[in-house]
Amino acid sequence: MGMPSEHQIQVERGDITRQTLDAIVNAANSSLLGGGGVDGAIHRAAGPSLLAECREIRRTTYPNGLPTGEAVATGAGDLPCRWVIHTVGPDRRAGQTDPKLLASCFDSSLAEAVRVGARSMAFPAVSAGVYAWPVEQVAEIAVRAVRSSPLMSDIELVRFVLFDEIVLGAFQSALAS
Ligand code: AR6
Repeated sequence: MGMPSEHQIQVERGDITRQTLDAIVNAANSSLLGGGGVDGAIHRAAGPSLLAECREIRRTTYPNGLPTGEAVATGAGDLPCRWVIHTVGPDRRAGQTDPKLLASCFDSSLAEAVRVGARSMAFPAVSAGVYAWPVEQVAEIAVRAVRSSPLMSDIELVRFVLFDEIVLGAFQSALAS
């Protein structure tokens, strides 16, 4: 159970809803009922069954919402992956500036992936959009969390899928250092 090798971690520019890996991670909010950014794109591409599953999770497991730093898996509706893993990043605008909260999103998402049996997964730049974290910090925390995770012994591939050139560059730098 050694450290993950570099070929297990990739970065790529693109739209995460097009990924055909086992699971994609959604940068959700604690309501799990959708929003803008990557959350909106995932719900649009997945179709209504995703929202129905999220409502059911709220009803049964998280009546007060999914706490920041945690993750929960659903099916993927019409998406070409098998699971969507919803996580809630810290919101810098609300004063959530603890890097551990953001690292926890990546740890919790890996744990959900392993729990459901996903072997490959894609992450977006959680908290780097509406939640206003600096992209360099997100990239550094994300790459460190995945690299140091003992759960990577059960995961074949983690791919960071970044929407624009600036975020891609930050993740490339983090991976190179
Ligand atoms: N594929 C990959 N990355 C994307 C895509 C996409 N299709 N669309 C946007 N991004 P954000 P947050 C990038 O704001 O900061 C939502 O309303 C985007 O360019 O989606 O965690 C939720 O409901 C940015 O780099 O997530 C929450 O309320 C990154 O995804 C809140 O926003 C994350 O930006 C969460 O904010």
